[in-house]
Amino acid sequence: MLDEPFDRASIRYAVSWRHPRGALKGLPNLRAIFSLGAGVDHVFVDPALPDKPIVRIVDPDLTERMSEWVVMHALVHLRQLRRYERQQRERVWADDDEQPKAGDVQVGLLGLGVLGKDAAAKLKALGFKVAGFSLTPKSLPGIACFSGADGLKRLLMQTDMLVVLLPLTEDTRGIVNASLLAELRQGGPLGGPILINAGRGGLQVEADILAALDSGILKAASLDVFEREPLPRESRLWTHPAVYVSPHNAAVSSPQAIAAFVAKQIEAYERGESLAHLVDRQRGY
Ligand code: NDP
Ligand code: OXD
Repeated sequence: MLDEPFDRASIRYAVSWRHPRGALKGLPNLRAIFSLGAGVDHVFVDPALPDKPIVRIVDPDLTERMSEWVVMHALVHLRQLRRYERQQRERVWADDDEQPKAGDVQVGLLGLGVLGKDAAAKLKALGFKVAGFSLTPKSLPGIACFSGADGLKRLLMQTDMLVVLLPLTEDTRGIVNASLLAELRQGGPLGGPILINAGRGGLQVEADILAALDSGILKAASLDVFEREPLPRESRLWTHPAVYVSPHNAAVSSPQAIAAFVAKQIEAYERGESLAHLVDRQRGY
């Protein structure tokens, strides 16, 4: 669309998903930029980003889909789905292991924002023990909340299942690396820690995840996001027996829900009301 001629002065709102760098400059009447996702790292990569308010998607449609994905993977690992699929393929009737229950498992969430809080509440409702980590201190009913470097260490040392729902910022890039994985609780009810990441691929160091899986520091992983997307065909993550891969679709909102969200905000802004779900440029999310 951007290579078609258009009247630059007529553009008052931009709606972006990975827009080409520089595409939003030289729009004299631009009032606001909407990210088509909850994440805004794709907006900030533009060095010529106009200094206008940035709004991100916060919508129950997206939030509920994300929690579905997180809960599904928490249960997949708890109930050893891969093992029983293999046994079914091989017609093996074997139930010789003790089955831990959700209440035996400590989940640690990195990110207690809109998505992290909803996932935390739903995991809690299933009986998991839930703790979470955020930039600023929080207090949430029934959820042990941590912040700061020391808080992160304390959360990791008790975590059996690490769920990552952080935004990608300068501070969080590469946070899921060898040293973080080494701090997770070893052993535990699942026989080792599990990693579940639906935040952003840039949060994780995939070579470190593979090394941790190979050495047994990590028992298994569910990854929806990757350093490079689409995940390159040669990546070992595709075939690793302890890894679930999904194509960055943990929470793809319906176009109807997103269009309604953006339209409602523009109408309100045009009436002189404030925009909701503004991004903090300083923090980068
Ligand atoms: P929010 O902005 O609501 O929450 C972000 C959370 O991360 C907050 O709790 C925040 O802390 C915390 N945080 C940010 N930086 C740090 C840091 N340096 N250290 C510790 N905690 C930090 O975002 P959402 O919950 O709406 O979304 C989270 C991310 O999920 C998005 O940015 C996006 O990347 C990803 N996403 C992925 C999708 C997918 O399909 N895979 C779909 C939608 C989103 P505080 O509460 O103190 O601000
Ligand atoms: C988002 C996403 O940020 O889909 O909304 O990744």
